[in-house]
Amino acid sequence: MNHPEMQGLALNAPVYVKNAKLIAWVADMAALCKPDAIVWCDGSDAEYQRLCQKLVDAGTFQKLNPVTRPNSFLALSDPSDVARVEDRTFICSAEKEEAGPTNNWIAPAEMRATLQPLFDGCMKGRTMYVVPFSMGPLGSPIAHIGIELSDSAYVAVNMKLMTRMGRAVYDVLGADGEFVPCVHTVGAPLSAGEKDVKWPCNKTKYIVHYPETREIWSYGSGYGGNALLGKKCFALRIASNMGREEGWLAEHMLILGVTTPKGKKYHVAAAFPSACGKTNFSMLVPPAGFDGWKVTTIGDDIAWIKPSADGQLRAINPEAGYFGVAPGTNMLTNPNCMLSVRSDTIFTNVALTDDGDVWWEGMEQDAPGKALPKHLIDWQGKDWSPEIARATGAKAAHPNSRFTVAATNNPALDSAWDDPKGVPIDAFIFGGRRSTTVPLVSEARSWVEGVYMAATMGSETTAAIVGQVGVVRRDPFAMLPFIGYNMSDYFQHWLNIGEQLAAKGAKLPKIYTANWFRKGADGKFVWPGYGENMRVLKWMIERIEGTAKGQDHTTGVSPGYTDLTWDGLDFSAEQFNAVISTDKAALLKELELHTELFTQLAHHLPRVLVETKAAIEKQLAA
Ligand code: SAT
Ligand code: MN
Repeated sequence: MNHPEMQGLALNAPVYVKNAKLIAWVADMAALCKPDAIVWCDGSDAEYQRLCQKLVDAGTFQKLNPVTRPNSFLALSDPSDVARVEDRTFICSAEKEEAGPTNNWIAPAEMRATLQPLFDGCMKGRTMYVVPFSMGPLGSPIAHIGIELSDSAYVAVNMKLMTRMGRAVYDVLGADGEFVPCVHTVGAPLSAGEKDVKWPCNKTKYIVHYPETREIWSYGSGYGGNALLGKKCFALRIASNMGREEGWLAEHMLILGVTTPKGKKYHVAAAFPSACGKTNFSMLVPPAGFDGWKVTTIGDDIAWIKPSADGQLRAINPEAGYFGVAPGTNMLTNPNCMLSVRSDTIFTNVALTDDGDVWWEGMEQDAPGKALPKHLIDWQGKDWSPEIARATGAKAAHPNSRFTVAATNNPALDSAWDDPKGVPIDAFIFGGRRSTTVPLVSEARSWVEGVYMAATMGSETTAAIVGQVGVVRRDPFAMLPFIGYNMSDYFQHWLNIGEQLAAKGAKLPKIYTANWFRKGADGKFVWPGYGENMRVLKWMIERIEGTAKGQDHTTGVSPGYTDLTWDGLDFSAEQFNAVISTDKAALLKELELHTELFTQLAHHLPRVLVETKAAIEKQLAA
């Protein structure tokens, strides 16, 4: 095909690409973005190695020590491009009301008019990579296909690890299959002879979603969820729209399998905001005293969940890799993760050791008396030493530094992780990062009460977002930055799913809230977390089995001290009280925040949620 405006640039679509709509779209985008060349990625290992070498040659990647960290690379980003940019993220639905009060909205025509000149010639001097990917097992009835056009080789190699990326996608797509078009540019065209920088990006950033036409346009950032468009943009913001129309759920949830000592297997999906330990929880190693319990990973960040004909909720992980937070990870906090990233890993914004390996804050905290490295190159390429850190507070690794690694590297990978049918969900967990008020664990007494708890959840913000860290904000379902339509309609969607399952006579999954992050008067975390979260998980499973006791309180059912197993952990009833108790004054204050949220979301807010709140208030007043 020859596009009139492609000015001699050959499209070179491989013969196995048969989808005319796709070929026409690539031609259109090439005509607009004006790259120097187009490369159709086939997802092969040879291609991955070639692109990694290209990134090494460009200075974007440093090859790590092939003995201690085989086939692995370190990228240091521009210091201005280190996290998701929520204030530059837009849901451009036809009507503002459709995006709702929690999303940035600009009318589609206006946004298109803004982006058109920005994208015109944005890839000059660069290569446009055509990256075909499947979100979910290839050909699964729950999976969907996307094609990302990007002028970043860093994006292409990350997509190879994070998704089912490559030629096989075209076989599923066929001549007339559907795909979500995703265009990404770092927004840094090169003029003839201009030398590139190591991490090209632009001060101006736009992360744009058009829900009606299911398109994603991303401008100006090369980092994480801003640029790897399969992740938050497609698998959450666009997919939540698809799920709403088609009767399924796209959620910010890890999926894990728990096998009991009796060999019975359960599946749990858990929502937590970004950088609140989802990867750790999904790879949990049960502590001593939990012989026979096994936890396996299906996914660490996103779940697509569809009701089956018999009323079971079945979940797949749309992703095929982990883009996880590095700092704090060590052989104690997450051994499976440390083993996963031993090789074949891309690290971004961690520190470099003098022998060509990686380091981040907390890596040394898995054994008493372990020394800090004497010297490092920090994430900004500067010298770092314990002395410098003490004097200036400089972090060697950025708090939002990440590893990208394929799921197949995970020693705890569940055998069904790639099963096209997905796994049946027995329980949902909604978690936040709260130093006060919210108990370690609580079970909802009904689907509606669970939806209420999830809808009103709050969390302290983390380094995963550009902006202030540690501020409590409402983060309903851990979806605040990821819901692609009106939040109130999303609550209603959850209520509808519950009703539909109940109408089929199905046993609904239980709903829990969890908070690993309560702090004591000394400002330190009281709950040990990590593997010790198994104690909470075991209680949940035993609640499903009907064997564990709990105590009713205003907002649900929580375990008493003796309802949890304490073998192998020195944790007093007093300490337990500090993480499980909620006093009336704190609850009343919390409810004021619920009121604030409900006022913001008043339009279309399901009545039953308002009634649930009123019932809680009545109980508290009694
Ligand atoms: O940058 S990402 O959006 O991929 C990570 C996160 O915020 O969870
Ligand atoms: Mn996430």
